[in-house]
Amino acid sequence: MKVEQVLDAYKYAKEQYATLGVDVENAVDKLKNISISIHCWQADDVLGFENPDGELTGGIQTTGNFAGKARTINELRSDIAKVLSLIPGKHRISLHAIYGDFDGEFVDRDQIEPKHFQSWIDWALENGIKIDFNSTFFSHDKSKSGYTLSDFDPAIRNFWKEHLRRCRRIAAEIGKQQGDPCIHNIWIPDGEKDKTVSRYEHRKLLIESLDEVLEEKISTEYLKDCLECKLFGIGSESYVTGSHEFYMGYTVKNNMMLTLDAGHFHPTETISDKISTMLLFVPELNLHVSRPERWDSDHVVILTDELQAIAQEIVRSGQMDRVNIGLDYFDASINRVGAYVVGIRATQKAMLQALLEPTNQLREFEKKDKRFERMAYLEELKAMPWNSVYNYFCQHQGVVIGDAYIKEIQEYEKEVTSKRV
Ligand code: RNT
Ligand code: ZN
Repeated sequence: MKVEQVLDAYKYAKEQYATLGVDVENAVDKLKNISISIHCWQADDVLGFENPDGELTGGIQTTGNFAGKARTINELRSDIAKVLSLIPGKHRISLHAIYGDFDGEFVDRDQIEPKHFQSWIDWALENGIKIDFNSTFFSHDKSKSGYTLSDFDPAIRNFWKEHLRRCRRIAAEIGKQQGDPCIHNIWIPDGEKDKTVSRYEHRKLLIESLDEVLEEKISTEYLKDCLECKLFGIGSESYVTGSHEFYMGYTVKNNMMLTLDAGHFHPTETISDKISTMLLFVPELNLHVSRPERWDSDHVVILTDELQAIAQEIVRSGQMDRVNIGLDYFDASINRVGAYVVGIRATQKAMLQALLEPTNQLREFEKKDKRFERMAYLEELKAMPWNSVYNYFCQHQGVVIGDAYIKEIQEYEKEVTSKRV
C-alpha cells in the first residue's frame, strides 16, 4: 500500500466513524499511549540464562523445536529490537528473574542482585523502553516437590522467600532508575497432580510466606507487586495453592494488584467478565493476555472474540489507567519473532476496535431498553474500517503497514535466526 492510499482509506474511515459519533483521532491518540508489556520469554522458550540447558518445570511447557531460539542475552535483545521495530507505539519488556546477566556464572535464586540486571536497565534506558519484572519460582531443584512458598519444609520456604525478597528489591531498583514503577508479577506454580488432602495447610503456608516478605514496605513509586492465580497446570491438574479465590482474597485484603491470565481458568471461563468486578476491589489489574487452547494456556495471541471482549471491558470500564496489559505466551513450533509480532499487533487491534466504539450511544440504547438497536450496532461495528485506522497508526509511527511485517520476519529468519545452530 502506498502512503496516499493509507491516508485516503483513513480519511474514509474517519468519515464513516463520524456518522456513529466516534472521534477517530481521539482513539488513535489513546492507542498511542497504551504500552504493552512484552514478555521476554517467547524468544527462548522460557529457558533464561541461569541454566539454559535445564528443564522447564512448574506446570508450563513449550512444544515444538522451530530453529532459531535466542541462546544469549544479545540474541534475545536483537530479537526484541526486531519485534519493536515492527510494532507502532512505545512498549515495555517484561523480564523474568532467570534472564539476568550472570556473565557465565551460576547465581542461585537466593543470591540474585540488582547488578545482575544493570545491563538490562542500561539497554532499556538507551532504547527508551521500560522494564517490568517477574520472580521465577519454577525450573529449579528446590521446586521439585511441586511446592515453593507453600512447601511443608521451612528450609524450602525460606529459600523462596529470599528469592522473592530479592526480586522485589531488583524490581524496585529498576523502577527507580527508569523513573517509572516496575510491575513485579509473582506467579507461584505450587500444586499437585492428584487429589490433595492438605489444601488448607498449603494455602495457609502461602499466606504466611507472602505476608512475611511483603512486610518490607517499598514505595509504589518504584515497585508495584501483583499476584497471579491459576486453576491448573501440567502436573498440577488437581490442585494449585494460588487459585483465583486465594489471590482474590489476598489482594482485596491487602489492597494489592491482581494478575489475571487469560489461560488460567476453566476452559470456558473468561477473564473479560472479571475485569469490571475486580477493578471495584483492587487498586490496579495486571493482565497476562494469552490464548488458551484445550489444555494449553499459552498459545500465541490472535484476534479472538475473547481478546476483543477483554479490550472492550478495559475501555468500557473507563479505568484504562488502572489496567496494565502484559502478554504471556510461548510457542516453540513457529518463528518466535513472528509469534511476538502477531500477538502484539492483535492486542493493539483489539484495543483500537474497542476505542472506536460509540459506547455512550450504546449505553443510551441500553438505558432506554432498546436491546435490538444495541445488538445491531454492535454487529455493524465489527465490519467498520478499523484496520484502515490501524494502518494509518502504523504509518504515522513509522512502522510497516498491512502484511509487510511478514516479509521482514522472513528476512530476519533468513539472515539471523535460521543461522543459530
Ligand atoms: C504460568 C503463568 C506465568 C508464566 C510466566 C513464564 O502459567 O502464566 O505467568 O507463564 O511467568
Ligand atoms: Zn501468566
